[in-house]
Amino acid sequence: MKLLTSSLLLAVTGSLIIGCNASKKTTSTTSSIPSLRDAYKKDFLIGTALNNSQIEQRDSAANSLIIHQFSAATPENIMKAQIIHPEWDRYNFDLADKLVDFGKKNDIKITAHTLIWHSQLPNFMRNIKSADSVKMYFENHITTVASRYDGKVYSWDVVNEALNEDGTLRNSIFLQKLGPDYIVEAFRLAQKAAPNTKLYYNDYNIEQPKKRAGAIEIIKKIKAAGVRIDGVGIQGHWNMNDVPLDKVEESIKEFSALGVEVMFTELDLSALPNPRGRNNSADISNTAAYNEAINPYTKEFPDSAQQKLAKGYEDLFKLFLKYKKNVSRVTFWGVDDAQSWLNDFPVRGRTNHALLFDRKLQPKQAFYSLINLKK
Ligand code: 9MR
Repeated sequence: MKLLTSSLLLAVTGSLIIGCNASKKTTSTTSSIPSLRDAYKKDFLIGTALNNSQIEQRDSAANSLIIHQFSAATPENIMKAQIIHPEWDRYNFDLADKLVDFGKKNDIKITAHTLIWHSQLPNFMRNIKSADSVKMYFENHITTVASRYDGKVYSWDVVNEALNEDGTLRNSIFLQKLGPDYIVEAFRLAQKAAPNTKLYYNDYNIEQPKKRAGAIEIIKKIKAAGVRIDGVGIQGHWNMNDVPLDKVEESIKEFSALGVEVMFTELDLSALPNPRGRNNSADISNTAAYNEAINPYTKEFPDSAQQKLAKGYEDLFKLFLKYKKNVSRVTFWGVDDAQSWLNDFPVRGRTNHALLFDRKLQPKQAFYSLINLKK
C-alpha cells in the first residue's frame, strides 16, 4: 500500500518534472515499481485473474497496481455459468459489464471465462435430466452470453477442462447428454455468436503427454469440422519445486504446429508441499486433509523459498520468451497471495505464496526476476 502510494506520487511528480528537467524524470521513473506489462509489451500480454472486489475497484491501491502491471485480465469467477446465468431465463450481467468497462478504460484485454465447464454450473442444471433440455441450455447459454460480449471482450475460454488425465473425454453432463461432438458444437455456436472474439480451449495439465494428446485431438477435430479455434490455454497450476519445463516446451511446439496461439492462462506456482505427491490436479473436488507440517510459511516466506519461487518463474519466462512468436499471453491466477485459490486448495486454510505480489501488495523477488530478464 505504502509503496504503491509512493510510486503513484512519483508518477505524478515525475510528470510535473518532465516539462522542466528531463534528467529528473528518469530518476523518478526508475525509482518507482517497474511495470510487467511494459517490460513484456513487445513479447506477449501479461494477464491476471480478477475477483469481485478487484472488479468493483474497492481497494484503490490494488486497482492502481492492476492497471500498472497488467495488459490482460480474466474474471476469476463472475462469468462462470452459475453466476452469470443463475436461473433458466435470468442472466446477471452487472459485474461482467463492469469488467468490460474497466478493460476498455485501461487498455486491458479481457478473456471471458468460461462458456462450457462441468463445474460451477447453475443450480437449476442439477434437476435437468433430459438431453433436449441440456441441449437447449447449451445453445441458449452460449448464444446469449457470447453475443452480448462480442467484440467487447477480446477472447473466450469456450470450453474448459473437458479432458481426463489420460486424454479421454471427461464424463461430464455435456458428454453424457450431448455426445462427444459437444465441443465442436460449442465452438460452432460461439463462432456464430461472437464472430469478433477469439475462441480458445483451456485446461490444466495439458502439458503432460497423454492429456496433451487429447487436447491435440480436440483442436484437430474442431478444425476438421471447419469451425474456428484460435488458441489453446495451458492453465499452469504447478509447484515451485516441480515445474515441468521440458513438457511445457514440447507442448508449445506441438500446439503451435497446429496453427493456434499458445497461452498460459492461470499461472501460479504453489510454494507449499503437495500432500498428493506429484499429482497436480486442479480438479476442485480433489482435496486433502490439513496438518501443520504442510503449512510451513504462516509467519514469513523465507529468503530461501523466495529464491525458489523466483527461479521457477524465471525458468518459465525464459522459455516463454524463447517462443514469444507462439506464446500470445501469460496470465497469473490472481494479483496477490491473499487472493490465491491455493490458500484453500488442495488443503483448506493454508498460507500459500504462489504469486508475484505478497499480501501487502509488495512485489516479491520473483517479480524482480521477471523484470530483470527484460533488462
Ligand atoms: O480461482 C477460482 C476459485 O475462486 C473458485 O472457488 C474455483 C471454483 O471452481 O475456481 C477457481 O478457478 C479455477 C478456474 O476457473 C478453472 N481452472 C482451475 C481454477 C482453480 O480452481
